[in-house]
Amino acid sequence: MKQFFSVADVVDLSEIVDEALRLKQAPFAYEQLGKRKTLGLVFLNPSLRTRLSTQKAAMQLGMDVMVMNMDKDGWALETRDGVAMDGATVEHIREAAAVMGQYCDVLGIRSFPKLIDRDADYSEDLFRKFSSYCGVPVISLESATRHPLQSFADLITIHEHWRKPSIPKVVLAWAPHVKALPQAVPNSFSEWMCRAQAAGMVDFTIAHPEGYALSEVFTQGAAVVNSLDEALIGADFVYVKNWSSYDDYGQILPVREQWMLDNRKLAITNNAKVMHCLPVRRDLELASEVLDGPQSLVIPEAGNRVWAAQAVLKRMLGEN
Ligand code: SN0
Repeated sequence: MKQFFSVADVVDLSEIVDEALRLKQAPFAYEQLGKRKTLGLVFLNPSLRTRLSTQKAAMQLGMDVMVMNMDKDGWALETRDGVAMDGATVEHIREAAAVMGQYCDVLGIRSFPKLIDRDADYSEDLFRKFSSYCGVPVISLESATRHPLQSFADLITIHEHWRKPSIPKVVLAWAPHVKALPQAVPNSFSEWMCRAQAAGMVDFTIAHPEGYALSEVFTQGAAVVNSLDEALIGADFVYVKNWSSYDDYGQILPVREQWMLDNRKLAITNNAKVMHCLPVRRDLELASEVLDGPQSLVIPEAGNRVWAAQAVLKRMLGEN
């Protein structure tokens, strides 16, 4: 594997999920594979789970890890070509990425969208430039439009917690927030779930208020409804996440109905397990009674980030 940017970089979903679960059973089975290899993790935005789980995964494969907080410790990066750098940017991504590629065997990069210019964000300019200039395999640690390590961990979590012969109903449920958040997590979750649905692994529904439709690129085959209560009927997994509008790009639109999942709404479901990528704002996005209740999977879900990262790194180190 030379790149992990989207679900399209995975050949066989069930195979990679099984591989992650095998690594969970035997974390050190490949501790020699990454010996004397270096992973560089480059952050242009904050991170807790991605940073720690990817480091842990790399360490269990025997790798050394270097972390670069580009937003705090690095030079201000220029990404445009053909401009005289006479302003605030100090170093061009052409040199910065190429230099990091000299020091690392695999690189990961996190860069959120700016949520101002939709075409610019959705072009994935920064991730693409970084990948092409660094010259080594690159893992997305959340780009402008996707968060594949999160979605992979989510699929592992659903697979792990579904032990019935039937196909589980998975609902991606929009939640309220006070800040405009990226569409990366829901886009990516939807893209992975649509692929899982096509493989007969899940039955996938998206619920969001009017004006919050995701780009259709990510939702092929998903059922989409504008009522949370309707979507929750028969749900086995509810994946809670806020996102800002795609159509009215980056905006927070007025929403009248109650969209925060609480125990009363959870009672509509088929005793559903509740997921969230975290960080979560309690009693704004998701009721604490749900987060603290027996149906919450948020902590084991975050735990599975290690096995997702480890399965990806293992492939980048040359196995498959
Ligand atoms: C990010 C997002 O893409 O939604 C990262 C999720 C893994 N979340 C936030 O930026 C939350 C910020 C906040 O103020 O709650």
